[in-house]
Amino acid sequence: MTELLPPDAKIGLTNCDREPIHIPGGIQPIGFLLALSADWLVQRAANTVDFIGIEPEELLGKSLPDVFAKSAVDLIRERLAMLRGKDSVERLFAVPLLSDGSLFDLALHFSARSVILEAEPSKGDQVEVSSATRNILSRLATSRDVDSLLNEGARQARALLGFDRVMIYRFADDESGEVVAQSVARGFDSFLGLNFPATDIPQQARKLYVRNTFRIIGDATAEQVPIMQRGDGEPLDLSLSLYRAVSPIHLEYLRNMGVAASLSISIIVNGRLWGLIACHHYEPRMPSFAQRSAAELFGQIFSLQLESRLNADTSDYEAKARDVGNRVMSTAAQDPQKLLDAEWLWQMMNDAIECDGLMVHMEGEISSAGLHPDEAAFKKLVERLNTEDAQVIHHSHELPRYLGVDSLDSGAAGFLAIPISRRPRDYMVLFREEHLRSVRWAGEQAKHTRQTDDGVELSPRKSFEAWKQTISGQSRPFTPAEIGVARSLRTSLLEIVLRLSEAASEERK
Ligand code: BLA
Repeated sequence: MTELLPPDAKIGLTNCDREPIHIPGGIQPIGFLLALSADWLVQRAANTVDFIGIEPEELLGKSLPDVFAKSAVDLIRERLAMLRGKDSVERLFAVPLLSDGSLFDLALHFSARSVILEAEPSKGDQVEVSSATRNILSRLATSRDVDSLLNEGARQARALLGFDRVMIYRFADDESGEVVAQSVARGFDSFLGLNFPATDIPQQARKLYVRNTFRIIGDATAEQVPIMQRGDGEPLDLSLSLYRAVSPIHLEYLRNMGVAASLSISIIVNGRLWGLIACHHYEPRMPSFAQRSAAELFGQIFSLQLESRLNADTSDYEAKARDVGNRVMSTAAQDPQKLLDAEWLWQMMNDAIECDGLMVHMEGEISSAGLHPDEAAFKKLVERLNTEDAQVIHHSHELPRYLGVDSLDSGAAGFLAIPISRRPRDYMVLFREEHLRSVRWAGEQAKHTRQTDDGVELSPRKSFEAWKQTISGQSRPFTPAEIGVARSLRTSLLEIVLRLSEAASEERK
C-alpha cells in the first residue's frame, strides 16, 4: 500500500540513501579505466577500445609495461610514489602513453589494494587553462564580503567552464538548499532564491562529496560502460574516480529537469559540506581534463576564501558579544539585583543575541520585558527545561511545537534559554517573534514521496515548477555563533549567581 506524505513530513533514511553509489560497476564514457595489482597486472578494465584499440577482456592479466610505452610506465611509477594520504589523486598531463606517441591526460589513485588509472586523450590545453585560471582566481580575491564572493564565484566558474547556468547552492541546517547566487547565459530562467528539499541529494552522496570534491555528468543520456574483470571479487570502490558511473535515479532527475550535463564542485567550509557550485548545461558538455582539474582547484580556493570571510564575520560578532557579556557581568557583580531587571537585561542581551523579549526565572521570582509568553506558558517551558541536560543551551525556533501546543497568543515563536544557576534551575530566556516566511520550492515535495510498507520511497519529481509554501509558527533560528555566545555567557552568569547565593547564605548566618 502506498500513500502520499504531507508536505512537511520529516523523512528519515530512504531508498535513495541506501543506493551504493560508490560501487556502480561501471564508468561514464569519458575515458578508459584500468585497475592494477601491486605487480602491475591489469585486474580490471573498462572502455579501452575507443581509446587504445584493445578490448578490455584482452587486457586482463597483462602486465602494464606490455601495454604502454616504457617511459610512460616509468612516469606512472614515479608519480604513484608521490601519492600522499588515502584520499589523494595524482594527475599527469600530456603523457605519451602509447608507442605511437599519442598524448593522454591521466589520473592515478589507490582503491583498496588496486591502483586505479583513468585516462583520456589530451587536448593539450594545460598551459592555456592554467593562465586563464590565474586570472579567474585573482578576480575572486577582490571580493570583500560574503555576498560579493558568492556572486563573483558563480560568474568566474561560468567563465572557466562555459556552462549555461552556474549556481551557488547553500545547505541549511535541515539539509535542504537554496540557490544564493547564480550566473546564467542569456535566455535561461533564473533559479535564484529557489529551494530544493534535502532528499534531492541523498546522505551517502553528501559524504562522498566531502572526500571527492568534483564530479561531472557530461551527458545524462549516455550509456554507462561496464568494468570487466576476471572471475568475481568485490566490486571496485570508485569513490575517488573521475569517471564513476552516475546513479540512474539522479540521471532521471536531470532528464526531468531538462538538463543534459551537470557538474558540481563541493564547497567545504570548516570541514563540512557548506554547499555546491552546481552547473547545468542544456546540451551535453565535457570540459577538457585540464579545465576540470582547474575547476577542482577553483572550488578549493573558493571554499578557503569563503571560509575565511565567514570565520571573520563570526569573530567580529563574537568580539562584540563578548563586550556585551563583560558589561552585563561587571554591572551584575556590583549590583546583583540587576539580574532580575528583565528590561535592563533585554536591552543588553539584544546587542549580543537579537531578541524581541526576555524573561528571567530566579529563586521563584519571574521578571519579563518585551515580547514573551504568559506566565503559565513560561512555567511550562521552565518545567520542560528542568527535564533537559543543564549543561547545554536549549533553544528552538519552534516554541509552540517544543511546548506541544498549536500556537501561543503572545506571538513568541522562538526561545533560547541560558541556565543561570545549578539548582533549583533558574533561567534567563530570550524570545523571538514569529517570522512568517514563504519558501519557493522547485517542485512540490509530496508528489514524489510515497510511504510504502518498507519505509519511505522517493522518486525524482517530474515538475520543477516553483511552488510556494508559507511557514508559520517559527521564528528566525538561533545561529551556531549565537548559541556559542550563549554558552560562554552561561559560564560567567553561573559564577555570579553562585557568588550571590554564597553571599546571601553568609548574611543569614
Ligand atoms: C546527486 N543531486 C545530486 C547532485 C546534485 C543534485 C547537484 C550532485 C551530482 C551532480 O552534479 O549532478 C541535486 N541539482 C541538484 C539540486 C540542484 C541541482 C538540488 O542543480 C539545485 C540547484 N535525487 C532525487 C531523489 C533521489 C536522488 C528522489 O531527487 C533518490 C531517489 C538521488 N541525487 C541522487 C543521487 C545522487 C544525487 C543518488 C548522487 C549521484 C552520484 O554522484 O552518483
